[in-house]
Amino acid sequence: MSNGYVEPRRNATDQVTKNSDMRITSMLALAGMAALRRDDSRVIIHFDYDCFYASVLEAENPALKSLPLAVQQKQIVVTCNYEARRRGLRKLQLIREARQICPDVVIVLGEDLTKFRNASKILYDFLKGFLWTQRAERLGFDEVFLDATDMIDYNMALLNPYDLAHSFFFLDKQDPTNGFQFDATKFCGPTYPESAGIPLSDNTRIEESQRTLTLRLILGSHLAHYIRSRLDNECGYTATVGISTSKLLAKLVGNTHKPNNQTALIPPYGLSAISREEGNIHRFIDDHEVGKIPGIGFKSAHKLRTYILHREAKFKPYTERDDKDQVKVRNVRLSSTMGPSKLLDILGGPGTPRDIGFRTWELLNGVDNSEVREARAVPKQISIEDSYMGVENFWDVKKQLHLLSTSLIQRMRTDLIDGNQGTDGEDLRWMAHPRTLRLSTRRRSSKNADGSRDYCFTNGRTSRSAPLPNFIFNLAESAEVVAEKLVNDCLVSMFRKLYPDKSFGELSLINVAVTNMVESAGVEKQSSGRDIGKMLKQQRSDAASKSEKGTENFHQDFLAQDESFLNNHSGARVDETTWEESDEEEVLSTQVCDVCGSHIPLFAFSAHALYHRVPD
Ligand code: TTP
Ligand code: MG
Repeated sequence: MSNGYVEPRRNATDQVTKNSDMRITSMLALAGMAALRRDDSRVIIHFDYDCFYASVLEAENPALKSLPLAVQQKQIVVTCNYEARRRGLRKLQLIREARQICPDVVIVLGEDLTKFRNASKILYDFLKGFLWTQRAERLGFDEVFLDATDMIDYNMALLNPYDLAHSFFFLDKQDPTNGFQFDATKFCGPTYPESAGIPLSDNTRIEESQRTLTLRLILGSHLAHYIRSRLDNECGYTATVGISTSKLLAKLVGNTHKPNNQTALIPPYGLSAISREEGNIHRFIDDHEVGKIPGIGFKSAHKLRTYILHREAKFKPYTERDDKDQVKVRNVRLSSTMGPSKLLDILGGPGTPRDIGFRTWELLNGVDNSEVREARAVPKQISIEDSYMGVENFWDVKKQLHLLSTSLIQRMRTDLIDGNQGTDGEDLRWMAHPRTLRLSTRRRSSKNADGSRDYCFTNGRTSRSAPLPNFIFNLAESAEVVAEKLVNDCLVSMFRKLYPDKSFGELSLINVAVTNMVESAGVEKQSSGRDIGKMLKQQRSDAASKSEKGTENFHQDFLAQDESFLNNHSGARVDETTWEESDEEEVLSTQVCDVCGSHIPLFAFSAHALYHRVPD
């Protein structure tokens, strides 16, 4: 034992007999375990596209594929392709450093997110197209969960148990020729833990329930491989994929082999009734640092570290964690008296979900029964924002309002219009009409005497809403022209009402949103009805003709990453919202920067910190 850590428990039974302290620990842990219910009936596949922004640029210009390519936002490499990684570049590096390490690196500006957002939607539609249900959930731009349970159920029932090696996977119930052949005696691709083979026919070594689960996951691994191949061949994108029975496990296990690969988490999942060996879920999840578990947010991970290390960890959001500051899941899970109520003591407080103790306990035990949410045809709201070091005068505000409104209108045209934006003379139709326009701003916190700014944990936005004028739906004018009218006719007066005394200090954020979405009659909730091939083609030609513009902040497109993963799953605080929809959700999934007051998605905190450190 060191640093106050409790040594990992390898075998619960042995441990109970060793000393009385640990007996109590184990009994309480088991009491917590008893309340845990893990649903292993599903098969969930998680996709994370490889070096996503770089891949989008490569799809647009294939010549970039063989070159080291970095994507720049502010002064930071937000991602780079694997050729660049082979040469020592990495995500979240300063552009300056990247150039030193690899002088011939090709750097492309990636601040206009339009092409990344569009590619993300096209790929999402492509992946969703394989499913029989709409259980396809997008997380950020480059992650998708597919719930393939019903396809696996159907194919399990049709397997020939006497000849598993020559199986056929049916992709369509109506068309028995649509599918692929596969060998159901083994997993496709790597597994965790690594396995030479699964003794499916040896009943003495494997329980029946484990045998069925293994077979289901084998089918899932072949389906995942098939979809990955089609994604690569037809869309030109590779992905890193995880296969398991929950979103949490599928997402985490995928990281085991990257890029362009897949990993299945293989049974036994729980404690084996026959061998008494610890299951693979604990074995797998125990090795993760607590901050790496989706659903355990930045603040919660910090509190858990402080509790386990028995020392007040300084709140340093921008610094890399040293090894000695790392706390693994096993250190928390097996620490004395740990369980849901202890976790509630540690993590609870104003603003936290009531069930945070239980939900965190579930996550630490690899339990996540949250559903893969169904696809929606249109978002609930669209909001565009940017953060600033400080906007001080009215003319700059007006300029920013125009930039943001232009992006907003372009985004509305992409997301809310059915048809292919007028190509091939198609009819264009608004699938939904937002009814409300909202303007939100946030002031930068004032300077202390020493020049520093106080850390602000609150949202601090002030907002004003008004009815959305009808001219915003006018497609005869360009987005820039409509935006100008929106600024002059509506946003300027909304801004003046927000700050009637004319002094607004320094603004650190401006957000323009359309909300209160009313779907048009006949919009099919379940289907986008878009032609993927055509959209990819369209996207390439759009990308080729468009110039870089604007500085739309990426952060609102990366919602639901961390803390909100937990909140969404518990259903306690966020209802019916998806990754791109709600500012309230942003507040849950982001951290406020103490320098400029912006809300930054937790995963992008380091990038944002680098941005502040770089001299202008
Ligand atoms: P990631 O999935 O973290 O990275 P990636 O897909 O580029 O690389 P990997 O192969 O390791 O999965 O993020 C997805 C995209 O999000 C990434 O291409 C660029 C963007 N991004 C930001 O804009 N800001 C950030 O701070 C990070 C980390 C990513
Ligand atoms: Mg990725």
